[in-house]
Amino acid sequence: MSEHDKNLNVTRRGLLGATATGAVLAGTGLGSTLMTAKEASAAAKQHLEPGELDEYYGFWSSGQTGELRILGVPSMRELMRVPVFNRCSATGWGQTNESLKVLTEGLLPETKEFLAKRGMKTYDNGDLHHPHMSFTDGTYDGRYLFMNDKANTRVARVRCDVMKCDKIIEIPNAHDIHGLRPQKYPRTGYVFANGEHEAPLVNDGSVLDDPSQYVNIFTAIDGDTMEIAWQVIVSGNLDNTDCDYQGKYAFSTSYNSEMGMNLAEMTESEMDHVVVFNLKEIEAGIAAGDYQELNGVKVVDGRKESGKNYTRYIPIPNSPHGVNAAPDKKHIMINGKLSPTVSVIDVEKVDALFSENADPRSAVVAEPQLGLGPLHTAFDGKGNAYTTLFLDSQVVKWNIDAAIRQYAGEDVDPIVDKVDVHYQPGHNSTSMGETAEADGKWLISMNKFSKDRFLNTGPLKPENEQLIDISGDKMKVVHDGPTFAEPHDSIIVHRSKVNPVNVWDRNDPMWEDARKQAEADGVVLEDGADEPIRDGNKVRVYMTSVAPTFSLEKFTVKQGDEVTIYITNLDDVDDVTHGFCLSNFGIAFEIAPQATASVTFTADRPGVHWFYCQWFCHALHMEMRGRMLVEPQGA
Ligand code: CUK
Ligand code: CUA
Repeated sequence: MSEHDKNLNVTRRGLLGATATGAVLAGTGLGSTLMTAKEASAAAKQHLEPGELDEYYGFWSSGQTGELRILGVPSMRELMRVPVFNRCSATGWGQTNESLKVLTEGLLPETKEFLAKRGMKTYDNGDLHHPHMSFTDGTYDGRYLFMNDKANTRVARVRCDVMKCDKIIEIPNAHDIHGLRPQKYPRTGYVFANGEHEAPLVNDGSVLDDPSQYVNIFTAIDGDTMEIAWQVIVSGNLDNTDCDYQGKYAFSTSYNSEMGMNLAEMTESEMDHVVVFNLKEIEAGIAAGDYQELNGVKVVDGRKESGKNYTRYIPIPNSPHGVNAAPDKKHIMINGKLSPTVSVIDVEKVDALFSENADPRSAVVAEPQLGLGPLHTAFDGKGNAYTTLFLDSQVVKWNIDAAIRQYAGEDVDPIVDKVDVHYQPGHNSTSMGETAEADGKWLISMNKFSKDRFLNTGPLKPENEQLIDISGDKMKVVHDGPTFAEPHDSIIVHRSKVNPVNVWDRNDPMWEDARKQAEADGVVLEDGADEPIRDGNKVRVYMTSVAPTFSLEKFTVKQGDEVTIYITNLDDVDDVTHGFCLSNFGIAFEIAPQATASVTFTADRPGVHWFYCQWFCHALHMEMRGRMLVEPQGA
């Protein structure tokens, strides 16, 4: 259960206290699962024959599992898991030298020291909420995916050409990165990241239980270099974020404008706020030297009382959560959570907040009452918005223009349709819906509870992601998709935007260190070496693989040697991945076609140890094995 669920279920507010329980207990009715003939024909669109390819890539978070997942949409078939903040047994992520480099090089020095004392090189858990693709000109460009780690304050990047993580950085000064979005225009550009939890700016123990000295930090990362561009100190905490289509502003919600430390304090005010960040003003402030440098990062003061033009605070009713920019390039939706409303901000009215110090609420052009617990909103590109109602277990479709007219006093109902989802939806996403190319075909409702929807798996149950056909006036739920912990968020990207390679390029930077070491050893990675190369008690073994053999059937080292094994997969054929598993040493990793991967360990067990290929690659896959002979110490 995420923090939202807990907040919502135990809130002291009478309104939601009652409905939360009601909503949790309801939603067991099976009536809504019966399919009409009309629904069945919508489902037919969703069904793919064996061998048929999906029209969309879905990129999924996995919450506390720490990985990125790739699904096919509309079939909802899981295609791949990309380890990022987790340790992966299959691929060796978190064990190979190549992955450890990615996982360690961006950690802060004090974190490395802290982990080393615990015998760790890096964290082996993460909490990945928000995967988002890089943009050019307001739409996906297929270069990178960026994602946050709330658990250990990190931001990662996945290369879309090989679908592997190539950068992970820890964000200094901030605490527990939650909301994350890439800049939409002119390109990414910046990746915006919210520190959710309050702490003293210098968190060295000199300030402890004095929340008046706590702050929150908004971070802009350079998506090309994965270095931190700048940070902003804000008033209140930071939850979700998104940015406009003009490249001018970013918006972050705060559910704790009160700076409360407990639930009663955090939910005290009727109004919280969304912070608007003025990118040009912040860049100008930094150029003018109006910053303090903290942990090597330029930090500007954007707190309410700072009197600067870096930020504005727009009051929003009660603990807002999601932020979503509409594909009309004009409207930003702030989802009310404890308020049954979504506040619509017109980006064109935001200029006046900075130039004329206009009333911050003057940028709000609609605030429709949609239902209980609005968390996130998605779009169809036809003027409609789709908001998840956590407490009502529904998705509501509403018309943006009608909501604006209603706010202006016209007697019009913006709600077009509501559909039951099962149960308690958090994020939702539509096909291409967070880009200017929203196409209005599919909606995924990512539901936190599945309860009775699947065979019982014991006390721990999967979440349920439902696919909804939004091509007509009425929404139609066409598929239940159980998933393991915990997909917060997803994006649905047309397959024309994503073009991964089939085999690695031998010059890929991923194994740059291996290439350099081989060169120093006078070895060509693609040839391997017949004998281990000894350098004191450091031993390097260079092997190649071609199905169904490794180039070495055996190699000999001494007990206590620090051994590095480099394997280059010479197979140049789609999908011929090999593995290297060294039995009883806890070592296993993948080597995809034309890749090099390596691992370093101490050969502290004398005797005969088999290594084998654990990725089924050939009719003689079982025979793809060899021996590591470890001479006992003193022999
Ligand atoms: S948050 Cu999870 S349901 Cu972390 Cu994007 Cu709203
Ligand atoms: Cu190579 Cu199995």
